[in-house]
Amino acid sequence: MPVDFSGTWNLTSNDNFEGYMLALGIDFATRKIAKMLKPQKVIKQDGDSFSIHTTSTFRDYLLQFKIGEEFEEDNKGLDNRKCKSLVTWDNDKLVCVQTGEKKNRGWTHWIEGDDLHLELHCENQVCKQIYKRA
Ligand code: VLZ
Repeated sequence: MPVDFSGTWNLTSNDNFEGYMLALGIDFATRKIAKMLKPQKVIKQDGDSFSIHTTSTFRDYLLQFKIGEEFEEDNKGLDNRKCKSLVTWDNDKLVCVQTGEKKNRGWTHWIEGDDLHLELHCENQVCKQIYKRA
C-alpha cells in the first residue's frame, strides 16, 4: 500500500524559493510577490492517478498525471517553459523529473509525520517546503 497524499495542505515553511525562482528566470516583480505567498495544495490520489492543485491569492497551478506515464508540462504561470515530465515512486517518495531546457529540474514529495514535504530543484538550487494539513 503506497502512502496517501490526498488532502488539503497549507504551506508553513519555504526555504530558498527565491533561489529556485531565480534559477527558473522568474522576473524580479513576480518573485517579490511570489515569495510572500502561502500557497495551498489540494492533492487527489486515486490509484496511479494524481492531481496536485497549487492555489494562492496570486496564481494557481494544476498538475494532473499518472505514475510512470510521461507527459508534456506547460508550467503556465510559472516560467512558461514546456518540459517532459515523469513521476515515479521511489519507495514512499513521489519523484518528478522535468526534462527540458533547464538542467536538473524536478521535485520530490514525501510525508513525514503529519507533514507534507516538497523539495523543488532546478540547476544548482534547491527549495524546501513544508505543508501542514488544513
Ligand atoms: O509543484 O512544481 O507539488 O506542480 C506556485 C504558484 C506553484 C505561485 C509552484 C506562483 C508549483 C508562483 C511548484 C509564481 C512564480 C510545483 C509541484 C509539486 C506540482
